[in-house]
Amino acid sequence: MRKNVTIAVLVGFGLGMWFLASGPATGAAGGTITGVVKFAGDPPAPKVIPPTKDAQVCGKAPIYDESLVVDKASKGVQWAVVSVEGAKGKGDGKGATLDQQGCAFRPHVLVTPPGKVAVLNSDGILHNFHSHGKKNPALNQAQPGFRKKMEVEFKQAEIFKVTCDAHPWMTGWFVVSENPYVAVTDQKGGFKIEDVPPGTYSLEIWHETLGPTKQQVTVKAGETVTVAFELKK
Ligand SMILES: [Cu+2]
Repeated sequence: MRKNVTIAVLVGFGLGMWFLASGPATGAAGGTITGVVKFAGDPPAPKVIPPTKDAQVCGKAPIYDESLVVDKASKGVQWAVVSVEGAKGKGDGKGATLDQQGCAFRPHVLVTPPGKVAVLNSDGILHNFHSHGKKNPALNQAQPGFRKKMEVEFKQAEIFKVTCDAHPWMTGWFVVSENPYVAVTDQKGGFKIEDVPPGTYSLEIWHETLGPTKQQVTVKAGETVTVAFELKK
């Protein structure tokens, strides 16, 4: 009798483990959201900004105004931020790295979890990192040419502008996000967000000069859902 009970318990345990292993809602069973963000209208011509200072470094390659970058052929909008609102999940918590190269912030739009961000100075000239957050106290920190790397910290989730007090044309954006399901569009306006837990979410777009917009998206385990956005001025 005792033996039978033991076997029944073992079989029950085994079945339970099998259910756990094969059931949904594990991290690996997420879905993918992919798509493109396009501009509704004629793509504006790229604008070159003439550097008014440090021409020997800042004038090596053309500096473009990146406040609205639209691909001529596809009308894809670069530097749009796509976020899956309400999706719960933890990223690796690793802070991003910003570079100051060619007297421009690289990347122009930086996504990072709350915490530390490395700021590089590849140019080897004086830059002055200046953040313009509301929830995060403003930072205003000189970075001389010999200081190749410094660290800054932002604890609150927020999107804010960064500028350089030494070079007035330098502009970038920080997207501090607790949610790891955030992407920035590429040169053709494309984006891809992977391993999203199954569910229905609001997919939201932020862009520095175009209006915000959103749409509902349903993510299914192991599947890819494709969405399209069109942004107006
Ligand atoms: Cu600078």
